[in-house]
Amino acid sequence: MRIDVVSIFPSYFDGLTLSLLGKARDAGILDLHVHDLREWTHDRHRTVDDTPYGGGAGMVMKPEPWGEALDALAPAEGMADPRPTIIFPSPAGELFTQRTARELATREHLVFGCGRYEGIDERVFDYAATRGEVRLISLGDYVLNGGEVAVMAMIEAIGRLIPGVVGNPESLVEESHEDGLLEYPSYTKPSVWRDRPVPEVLLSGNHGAIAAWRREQQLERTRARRPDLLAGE
Ligand code: JDH
Repeated sequence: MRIDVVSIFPSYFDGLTLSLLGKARDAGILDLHVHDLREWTHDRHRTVDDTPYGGGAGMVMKPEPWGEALDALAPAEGMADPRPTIIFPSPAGELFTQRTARELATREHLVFGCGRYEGIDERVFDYAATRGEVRLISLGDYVLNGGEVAVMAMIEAIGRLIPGVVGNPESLVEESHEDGLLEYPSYTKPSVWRDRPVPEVLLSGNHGAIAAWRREQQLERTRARRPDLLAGE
């Protein structure tokens, strides 16, 4: 999979080259390219923002650098290349979920456009749709200062679903069998730590009893913390 990221803060993504995803990169499974949007400006001050038409607070990202970025990363009539999926993180987007991650993990080429300020001139999304499938996606119902942190989270969630990225494929198999409940609690040695014993059933060797206990814990925790998951929302 190839991933291109466009941002005015490319160094945000240095962390992605470490750890889990760094290994996938080294193995050639994930081809990650981070670009500075200002590379596609031509004025002395490398300007990427301007005042909003119609008035209002703050600044809006101007369309021209984004147009050139898209021309470079998602060329028209791709020479045999598949059209990329072009993702703009946005507080006004569809919610990013594990299902979104699973769907995007099947794509050959993802392009992420990170906005800042009050967002990007709306015409950029329309232009991008001539170059690929455009998705406006929100990380969650809270306000961030820009798309970078959202894109980091999305790439981490997508990246670990690409075969060969997560070290232990068994953990992915287990996840794929998940049923929309919160996970059960985990314990390791020592069996008693600072007066806190591990639940006895886990030391019993009774696999049926362990499975039943874990399921009970999942249901109890989901009811307490995420009743929306049980309501089938
Ligand atoms: C991308 C810029 C900052 C801040 C509100 C301003 C109407 C709009 N889950 C998520 N939360 N936030 C983002 C996200 C935030 C971003 C950008 C993603 C680019 N920002 C920003 C406040 C507003 N808006 C304009 N007014 C006319 C209210 C953007 C995100 C994700 N994913």
